[in-house]
Amino acid sequence: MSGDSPVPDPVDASGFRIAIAAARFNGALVGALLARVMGRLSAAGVRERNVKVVRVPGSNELPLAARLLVDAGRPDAVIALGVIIRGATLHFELIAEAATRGLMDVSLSTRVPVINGVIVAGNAAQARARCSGRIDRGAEFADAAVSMAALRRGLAR
Ligand code: DLZ
Repeated sequence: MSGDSPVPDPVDASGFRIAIAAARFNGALVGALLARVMGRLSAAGVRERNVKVVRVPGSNELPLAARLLVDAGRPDAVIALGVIIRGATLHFELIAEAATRGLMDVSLSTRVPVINGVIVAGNAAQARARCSGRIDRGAEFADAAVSMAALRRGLAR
């Protein structure tokens, strides 16, 4: 899938609390993605002390981590980060589907935005391009979190 990157909304995010769950599987790539997310959140005004990061073994564990983060701290948004690379078996498809459905379930059942920051790539080069290369998915995930957090706060008034 490809397409234009969304243009971020101008939002004052200085009071937002963001929780991030990051997978250890494909850890170098997830780490690069996380660095980009953190940089963009900071640029949007989110304070470092208002960002909580937890690690999980792999993308399969991201939905439960997202739910635990919501229950523990009622963040304005959760970002779930993982990298799934096509392997020799169909395992990667099962994990990608489970993570996608699970993260959506958490978001709808808690009414807290849960950003699906799981990169699903056909090979390592595609994953690298999206985590640390010219396609800045980390910035997009951060922008989506800030945008949805603002929407939720605005409608809750
Ligand atoms: C087992 C597995 C495999 C094969 N591939 C990936 C992957 O590409 N990306 C990822 O984040 N995690 C992978 N995992 C680990 C699973 O997500 C999970 O951690 C284990 O199945 C234990 O539940």
